[in-house]
Amino acid sequence: MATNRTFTMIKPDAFEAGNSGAILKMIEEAGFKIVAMKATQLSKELAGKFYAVHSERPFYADLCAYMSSGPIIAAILEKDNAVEDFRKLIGATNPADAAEGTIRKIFAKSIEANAVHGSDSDENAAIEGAFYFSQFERVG
Ligand code: IDP
Repeated sequence: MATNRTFTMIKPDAFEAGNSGAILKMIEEAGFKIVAMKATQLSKELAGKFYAVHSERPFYADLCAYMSSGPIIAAILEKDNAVEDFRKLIGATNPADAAEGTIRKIFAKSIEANAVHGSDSDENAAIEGAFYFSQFERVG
């Protein structure tokens, strides 16, 4: 059953370009409520932990370097069918393949610097939200 929360990060490329506000506006206009949010910067080690599932992939070292290269915004979002609907809103991993009107199509610079993260399952949404936020740093 789909839960009603997902987790997102506005990645260093989008933060640096000053696109955080525009992206958050698209997220709210699509019906998501922001129930936790912070600006922070990952160390390479923490980026490695967050993306541990990709540790065998050839792009893992680059991804960890990129994700720790500058500030990000982390947020938990609430909406019916949150995980699936948010993946639709952000579009395909590679912006070249992303549908028109999606966040990655509009803001991503490359397959790596692709503007936003979105959890790929309800289970990962809960794990990723808990990676950044304690129960005192979120609504509900
Ligand atoms: P997703 O973010 O769309 O779920 P994943 O396959 O889980 O995509 O990959 C995690 C992140 O790793 C991507 O968002 C992107 O930043 C980076 N990435 C994925 N594939 C590549 C690649 O082929 N080259 C470089 N970076 C990649």
